[in-house]
Amino acid sequence: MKINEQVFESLVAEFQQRVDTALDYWLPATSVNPMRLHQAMRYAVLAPGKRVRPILVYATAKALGIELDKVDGAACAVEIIHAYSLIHDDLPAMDDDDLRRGRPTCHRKFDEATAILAGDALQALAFYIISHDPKMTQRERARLTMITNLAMFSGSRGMAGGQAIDLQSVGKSLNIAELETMHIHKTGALIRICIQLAALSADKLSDSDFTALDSYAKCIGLSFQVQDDILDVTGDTATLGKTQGSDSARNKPTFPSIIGLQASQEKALELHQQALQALSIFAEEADILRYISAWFIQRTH
Ligand code: GRG
Repeated sequence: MKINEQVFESLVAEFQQRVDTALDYWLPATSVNPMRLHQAMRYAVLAPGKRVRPILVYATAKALGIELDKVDGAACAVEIIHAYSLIHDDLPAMDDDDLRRGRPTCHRKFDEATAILAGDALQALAFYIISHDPKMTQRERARLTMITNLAMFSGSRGMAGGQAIDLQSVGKSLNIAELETMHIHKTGALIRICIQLAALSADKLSDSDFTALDSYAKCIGLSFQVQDDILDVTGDTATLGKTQGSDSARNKPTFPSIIGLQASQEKALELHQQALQALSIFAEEADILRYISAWFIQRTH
């Protein structure tokens, strides 16, 4: 498919709608007991986020010619893991935030215990979907690899580990390599797994294609975070849907605080160029991924 700005935007909208429908299907209804827990789970997941991670799953599937039906489960699983991480990240014991996706955070809307449980239950639900979804017709071996990799990338050697490093780093001066290590785990790992889950859904994919996609994923995983740090300085609370300046207010190390705003913008551009380079073995079928990389460093929220 030939991609231009307009086609890209309509594909993004299509993917957002598609995953919202699938999420609605998998999330327990609010009429089912325990109702308050299910309300909290749906409140957090279905809140208006960008759905970046499902978009990456679908875009990679499109680039590889995989039917989108086959990756709905993976798209839901990564968004649900992401939603759980946001709920827990916002808790008083972590970032203690009042605003998320333009709404009160889950523990503010409900209560702390319900928010903790909603995060716990969402994490379990993500693995239930990947192990159970009948539309994921890939070989059982591939499904097992997906579960293994999602566990690795979201656990203590991935996202949760990155969060632990983040919490230890408040008020400390990190160098740029230490900051990158933190973000490669905290944000990058979940972005990387999105592309892996889609790639693992392909009937056949060469090792070199898988490695190229993984290299691309590593670059955009970091550029996404660099841009997030830039927006913490240059964005506004209404557009961001979360409190602007919260990182610097908490004395958290960020790319702009370590290397300055301009060098951070150059870093984001450099990562975008490396992402494009990683895709050079693909022809125009990977254009959608090229557009996503550009979007990551141009986004305003
Ligand atoms: C609590 C185990 C655990 C992990 C938390 C991802 C994370 C780790 C915390 C989120 C804190 C944060 C603001 C990180 C910066 C980058 C990031 C992941 C932003 C939020 O993701 P978006 O921009 O949000 O995709 P939406 O709301 O659009 O889905």
